[in-house]
Amino acid sequence: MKNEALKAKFQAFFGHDPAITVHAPGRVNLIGEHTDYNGGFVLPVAINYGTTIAGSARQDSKVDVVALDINEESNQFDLSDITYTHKQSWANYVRGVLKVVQERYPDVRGVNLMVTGDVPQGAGLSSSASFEIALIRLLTQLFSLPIDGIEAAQIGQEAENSFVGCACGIMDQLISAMGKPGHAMLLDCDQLNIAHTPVPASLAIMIINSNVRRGLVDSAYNIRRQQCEQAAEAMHVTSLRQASLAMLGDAKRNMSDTVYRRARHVITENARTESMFNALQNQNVAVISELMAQSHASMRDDFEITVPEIDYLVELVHGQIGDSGGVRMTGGGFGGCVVALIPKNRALDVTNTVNKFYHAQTGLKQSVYVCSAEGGAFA
Ligand code: GAF
Repeated sequence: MKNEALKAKFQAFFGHDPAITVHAPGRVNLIGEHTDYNGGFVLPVAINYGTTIAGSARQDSKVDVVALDINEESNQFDLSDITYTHKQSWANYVRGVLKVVQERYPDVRGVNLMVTGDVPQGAGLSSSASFEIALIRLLTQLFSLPIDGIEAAQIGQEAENSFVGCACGIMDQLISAMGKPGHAMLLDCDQLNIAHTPVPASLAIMIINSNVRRGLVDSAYNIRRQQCEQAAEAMHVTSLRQASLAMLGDAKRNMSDTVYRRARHVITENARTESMFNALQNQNVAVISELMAQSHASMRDDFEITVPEIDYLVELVHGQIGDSGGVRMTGGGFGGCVVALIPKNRALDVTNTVNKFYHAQTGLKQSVYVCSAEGGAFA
């Protein structure tokens, strides 16, 4: 929805113009999966799909929020008593963010908010992180809070961890806040250091949504997280970031085969992510291709977070592009999307191939997006 239309809707609902309108992008991760909560490396891109919020400050401590894309549902609460709502799960992102912001900045007041977005929901492209970061950006501007992109990401993550109930890492919030147009962002999730590198101009960023319904995602995610912690404990390190394959080999007898393979994924994925940053910098497409293929195999065989439909999509695209580009599953897993970096002049062929074979093989209808790398809300 265009900003003008959003402002008109806001005025019709609240009876006054919004003071500001803000936007925060969703993301696609090029490589570095399930490494963020292990203090490791990730390499995401902010995309041209995101969440837009129009808002104004109130004189009292009430929050009144309308979700245009969820049947224009509205939710109200008071800052003095922020509780979890089971009836409108989307509203917990607003409640959680305001709870954390208020704990850090007690002077924050009530707000009127209207939200709209175009990140495909439940596809692993961070619609929720973009919602949180847009809201934090809005509060930052409205109340002149000294929040920067790193703190915004920490607030979003804390809202998810302690209020919404998802034990996610910090990648999604940080790229939504700090992405740079045309660039991918290497994030060291231990030190929170950031380095950007251009996505080679010859490559298109293609996202293919498998439209596999993602069931039991949170519980499977949390189990992976626990298994990583068990592996770290068996190696006497505080996080898998400090572990090496040699240490893992030495500690193998102190852990189950499953835990061993989970740790092997994380340790090798960290190395691949750093190598991918260099490969992007050097525009070395053959290396990009190989690293993305290895990453996918590791998620499939060691971390066990892919599903047959996603594996099929990866094989299909890989068969088309060979080593002229890369393809792998992206995001938390158990469905969701595949990301491919493909020569721009092959985008149409690949789309046609996917359209021709995916539905016939799986009975599902895919969606294909060719994306651009955008700037973050705090960049
Ligand atoms: C989800 C989480 F929210 C991220 O923090 C990250 O762990 C990702 O899954 C897997 O890499 O998007």
